[in-house]
Amino acid sequence: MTIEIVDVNITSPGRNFVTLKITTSDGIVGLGDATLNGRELAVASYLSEHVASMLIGRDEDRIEDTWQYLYRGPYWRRGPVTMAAIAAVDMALWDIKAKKAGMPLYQLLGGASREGVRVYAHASGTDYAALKNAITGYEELGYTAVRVQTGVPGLGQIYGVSSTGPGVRYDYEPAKRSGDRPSEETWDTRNYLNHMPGIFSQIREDFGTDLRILHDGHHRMSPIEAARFAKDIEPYDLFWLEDCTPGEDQTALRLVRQHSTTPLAIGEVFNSVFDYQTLITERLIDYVRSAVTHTGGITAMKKLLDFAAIYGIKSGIHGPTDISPVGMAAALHLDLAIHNFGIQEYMPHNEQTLEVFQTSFTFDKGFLHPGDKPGLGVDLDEDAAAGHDYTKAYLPVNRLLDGTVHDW
Ligand code: GCO
Ligand code: MG
Repeated sequence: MTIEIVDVNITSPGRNFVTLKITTSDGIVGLGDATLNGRELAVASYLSEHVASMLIGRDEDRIEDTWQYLYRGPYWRRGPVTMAAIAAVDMALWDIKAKKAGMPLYQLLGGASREGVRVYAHASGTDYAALKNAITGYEELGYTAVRVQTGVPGLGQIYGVSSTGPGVRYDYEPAKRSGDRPSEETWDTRNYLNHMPGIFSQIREDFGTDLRILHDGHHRMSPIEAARFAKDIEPYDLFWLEDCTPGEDQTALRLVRQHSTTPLAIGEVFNSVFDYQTLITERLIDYVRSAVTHTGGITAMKKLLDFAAIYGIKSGIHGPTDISPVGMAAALHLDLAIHNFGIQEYMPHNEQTLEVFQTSFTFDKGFLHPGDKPGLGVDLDEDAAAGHDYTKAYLPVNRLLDGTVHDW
């Protein structure tokens, strides 16, 4: 059989999602997530203007060949737009292959290596009281791991912290759906470095040693600042410190490693195994943070994670709400199948999103399972999707207190 129809669906049930839908000549449908937060239409146009016509008439079973055709064929390589487009095609073809086999995708990836995948939730609060309330709420829901982000004295709204006060559900979404330019936030690393260790100390005092605590530095520290921070927080036994330095500077983590045993995670802005080459071969990280959606799909992620496994490095696949339920399902099938699974990020999607994308995954006491429907296990309700028009949205820009543009 061959690929007959290629559609790009754009919907916005509270936030924007781009989904590739491939239909074969015998009517089997595969879905792939192509969502790139704040730059959604760039990927949609890459797919519909450049890729769709290349797929028509191809054998849908030739997944590796199609991946290489889309990666090596155009000459221009890598980058988030290209790799998200390739990822969407790759996911859709794996979805089709698993549906044809009558199996959930994880079976084709080698079968389950565990009963469920441990997930971490996002707990945040503008101050410690609000953060404590959020962590307590997640513990009551059964979570065993939380990422904690909190306000910093002297700064206003900062990325990763819910501004709506105490609450169990993580209702923050950084991409603002209004205006023609990004909002701006302020940052001061000195205040942050002085404030955060005390927060981790209080969490350990209030919640004990069992809880897995994660934290996201969002690329905002210099190598020497990150080294000091990773050393200062060692006593609080973090599960990981994420993105402590800007992602493109792989050797920055050498300095952090020389000074601390705090586990390090990086990679949500990466899109290729080559972004990890130094990090993995020099064992500078402990967890790979790529999204299946932004790193070339299941084919590329499986190779990346197998490469990491040789060096004792585990997975920590990116899973905020800007990854659609299709991309999340792809992550869960991989998580269940690979040996070197570490943890999975999980921010539940809102109800409108789950009406558009019907999923088969289940949550039980801090663990997710992708379900046993053939394929990825996600259906797209196109009528429901059509009810939510695309709305331009921007991620915020970060500035130091003197106005200098800063990493975020
Ligand atoms: C995370 C991330 C996200 C990103 C978002 C950008 O660790 O989940 O930092 O919240 O900021 O994916 O689009
Ligand atoms: Mg992050």
